[in-house]
Amino acid sequence: RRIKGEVVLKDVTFGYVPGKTVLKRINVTAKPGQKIAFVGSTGAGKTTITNLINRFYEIEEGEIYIDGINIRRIKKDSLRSNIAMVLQDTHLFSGTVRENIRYGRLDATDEEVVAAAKIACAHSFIERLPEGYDTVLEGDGANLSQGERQLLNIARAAISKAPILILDEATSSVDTRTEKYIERGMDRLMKNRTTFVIAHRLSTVRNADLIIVLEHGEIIEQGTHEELLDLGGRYYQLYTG
Ligand code: TTP
Ligand code: MG
Repeated sequence: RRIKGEVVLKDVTFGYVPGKTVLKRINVTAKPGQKIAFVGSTGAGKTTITNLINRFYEIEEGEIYIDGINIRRIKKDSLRSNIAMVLQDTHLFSGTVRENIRYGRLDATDEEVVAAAKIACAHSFIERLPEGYDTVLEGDGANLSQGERQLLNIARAAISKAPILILDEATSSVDTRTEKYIERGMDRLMKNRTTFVIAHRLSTVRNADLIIVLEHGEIIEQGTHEELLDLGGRYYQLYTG
């Protein structure tokens, strides 16, 4: 079985406002199932790249292809079902915990919801909620902590069958103990999916197939963790801090 999820960015140049280029001629090829990490200082353009893969914005120059199809020609809802994401800012709607985890997978059984919550280390806090999985979340999950909201988003990604996964500071609000605990779940989440991971903690990107270092919207270095350390450049500086 050939797994899907090839993502190609070809000479992508982009800015949010005219005259201010945020990304310059970005070329990236992610083969199905690969883990690609973006690192670089604040404002380098990491989140912007994932915004474009998600087609939250239209690209001015260059193209993005998913499994060989230009994303300009992929319908928005088809794109949504092909990309799962866990972002720093969580997205929850007013509905039950179960509905929030299930999200696009309306066919998912209650057992699958619980299994996904367990992968995300969310099961135990959900069980402590007044109505468990039937607890109604206020708009954007105001009755949960920021870390708990992220765990629900991770559970949602776990239940999704999308071949592409975007993790942008996916565990930034989770305490270090839970983060350690959730590592195996994150590995399961990424298994057989093309994953784009952004994390300030470089320990979470070191096992990526390819690490791309961005600075001021340009790719300045790329390679594996070992290759980039040998290079002794920007990544080495970031890593040895
Ligand atoms: P980002 O792509 O958000 O930079 P980043 O993700 O690398 O930074 P961080 O590590 O802090 O998350 O921003 C790149 C530039 O684009 C920056 O100058 C801010 C600008 N920008 C906007 O103007 N509008 C937006 O919606 C976003 C996301 C960024
Ligand atoms: Mg960012």
